[in-house]
Amino acid sequence: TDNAASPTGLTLLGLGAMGTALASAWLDSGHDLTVWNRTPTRAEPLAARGATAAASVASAVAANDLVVLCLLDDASVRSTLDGVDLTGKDLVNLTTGTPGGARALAEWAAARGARFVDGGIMAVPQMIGVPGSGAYVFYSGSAAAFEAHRDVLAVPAGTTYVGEDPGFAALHDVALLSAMTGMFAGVTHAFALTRKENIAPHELAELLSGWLTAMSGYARGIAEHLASGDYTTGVTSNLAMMAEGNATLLATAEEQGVSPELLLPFMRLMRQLVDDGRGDEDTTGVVDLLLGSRV
Ligand code: FVH
Repeated sequence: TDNAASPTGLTLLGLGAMGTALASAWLDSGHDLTVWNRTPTRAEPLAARGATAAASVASAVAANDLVVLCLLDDASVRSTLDGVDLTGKDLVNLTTGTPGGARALAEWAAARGARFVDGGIMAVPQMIGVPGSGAYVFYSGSAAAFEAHRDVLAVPAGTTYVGEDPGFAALHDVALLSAMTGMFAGVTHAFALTRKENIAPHELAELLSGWLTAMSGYARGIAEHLASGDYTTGVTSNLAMMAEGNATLLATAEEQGVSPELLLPFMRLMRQLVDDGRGDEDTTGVVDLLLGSRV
């Protein structure tokens, strides 16, 4: 976080859990903050701390050039701004959505005379405005608008600008969230395997945490292979070995009475590569299988 940014006015639309955390960080750093929320009572605690609670979306937007949105979804962004004069405004949309949705919103904003920056928040509300929490936001879209407001945007969380394509922030956000979903699936399966045994959940949690951290470098190996097109260099644990190991994982799941449903889809793709004679590679080839071909 960067609490040294010079206080600058901004408007925030949306005071749910995340919007309130963002508002709090900007107020703590002395920014002149105007807020609006569909349910007005949510603005009251912030108004008590110095925020201006606007009576309407139009007056909230009129108050500042920088308008940050943190609403439920793209539809609520459009309906909230519908009919509001956006000429000359810089919209920063921190509402989670798809890359396509962000690109469509950027066009929609441009047609109304506004610059558009999309953001994907890599944090939960408790991490916002907390130095050292690791919170950051992917931004993409208008580089000029991002540069103009970089210091203000850096107050609640770190900023990582990923390009002019307005869909890129959402794409990076969803890529990381998708990887996290796979990790959650693996962790869930591990707890299921040990649940009925005399193994303390806290003990397993510590082991999982260390192991997943140690294994996280695997992503860099895949990146190397995708960049070079050679999927065999540097492979220490190849697919042929892993596919055999999968049989042990599945047999253990059966012994422990645990459904293998979280593991099977990935294992089937690994097996397909081995059957195609690619047992000396690692799992990079699964990327191509998911896409239907090599890029
Ligand atoms: N909370 C989290 O952990 C995640 C972290 C990563 C980013 N997400 C995204 O941030 C967006 C907002 O999330 P939130 O946690 O603030 O969500 P809620 O607490 O549910 O608040 C939703 C706000 O949206 C307003 N709202 C909903 N529908 C409408 C609508 N049709 N028109 C206008 N406003 C609407 C709602 O207003 P109200 O219910 O208080 O009247 C809240 O202000 C979200 O995209 C996450 O995916 C958070």
